[in-house]
Amino acid sequence: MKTKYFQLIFVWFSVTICFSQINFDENQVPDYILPEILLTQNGKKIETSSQWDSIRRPEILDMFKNHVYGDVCDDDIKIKFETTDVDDYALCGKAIRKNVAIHFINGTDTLTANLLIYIPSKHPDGPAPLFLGMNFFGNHTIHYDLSIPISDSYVRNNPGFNIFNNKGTEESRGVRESRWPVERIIDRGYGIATIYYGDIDPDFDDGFKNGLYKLTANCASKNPDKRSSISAWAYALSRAMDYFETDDDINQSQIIVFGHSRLGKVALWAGAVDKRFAIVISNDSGCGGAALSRRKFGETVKQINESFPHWFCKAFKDFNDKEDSLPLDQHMLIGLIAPRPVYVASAENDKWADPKGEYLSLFYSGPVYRLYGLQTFEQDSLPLINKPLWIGNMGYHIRSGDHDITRFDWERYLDFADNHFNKIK
Ligand code: GTR
Repeated sequence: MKTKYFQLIFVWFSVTICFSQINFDENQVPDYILPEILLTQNGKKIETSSQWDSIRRPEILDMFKNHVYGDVCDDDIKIKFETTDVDDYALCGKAIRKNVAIHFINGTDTLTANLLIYIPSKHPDGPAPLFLGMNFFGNHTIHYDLSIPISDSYVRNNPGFNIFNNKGTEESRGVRESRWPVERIIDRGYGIATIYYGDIDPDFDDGFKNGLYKLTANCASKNPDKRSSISAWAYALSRAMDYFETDDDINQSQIIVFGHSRLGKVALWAGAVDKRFAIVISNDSGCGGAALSRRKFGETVKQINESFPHWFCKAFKDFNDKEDSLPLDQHMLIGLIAPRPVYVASAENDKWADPKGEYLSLFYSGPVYRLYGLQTFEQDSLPLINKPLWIGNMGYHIRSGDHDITRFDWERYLDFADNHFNKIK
């Protein structure tokens, strides 16, 4: 009993110490200078969109691979798609549901991830546009639809969701449906597709022994430090995109990649790497996502690397408490998405993710969007709560409430997509 008591005090003490080192006061944000987004490493000023695309964009992409997200060495992997289930009368006839097994094959070793897809049954304007995002607890947790197979990959325990012993269960079916308004998305004329991120790489520090990296070990041995879970998850989103290119029900030029929180970081990175994603949406992605690292507000580089050593590549740890020596910052991640539409959302109470830092990344990516003749945000202060702001190809809102993805967020994303795909009649 006594030991338990001391353990509790110890945990409380560590949490308090940890939080007391985190800054939540805007007045304590240090002065910082962001790396120049339009200045090449050789000091050349980028003046046109074609110079951006051929010189600066590849340079920045490489910096992110080398210092932040790493890369997947996939020379030894073959990909196979297998449609394991199609239901033309899903959701009471509203939708077509497909389950596509994506097999990642290296010789006799295979890793399979399930891509769950809902497409509106009626899409009179041709193949349907579609939202693609990963989920946290298994495909079967996004909806009560009994036909969704239960994931048998490792799942983080969550007693509130009936998840014990790191296994998906029938009882956890639909537990996350509030974040996935599937019927509403279908009614608005969009498809929605998801992959459970644990099918690709389990979300714990396993030294990359499981999941996708098990299959890439040979290739990755040339540069083992480049491995990161975020790059594996983003890689899988691009493989889903490869599948969409083969499916006539889906409009491959209108795929919106989105994600919440850590999976928002994944969506941004996938959208930065893979230009086929037409719109990129980050919901509360925070540190290592949309938020500027140099502001040191809320979660910091050190904090995130210590809590989740597997998310980013090894080199990112060199910047623990040394954000100013990063050759990049997160506005350059948004710049990689330009000129495509990008939407960043924050939540008022989600100080950990630094709402202002998330907004400022968009603001400071402006010079790249302007190279393409697009308008950009004009003010460096946060817009009002619950008042979405759209200019050119940029969208942002800060919603009241907590770290979550809500109906309010979804309605804004649907409107934003309608606007860019000229669906407003
Ligand atoms: C937190 C982490 C955040 C965010 C979040 C989530 O613990 O510090 O960066 O990614 O998890 O993904 O839910």
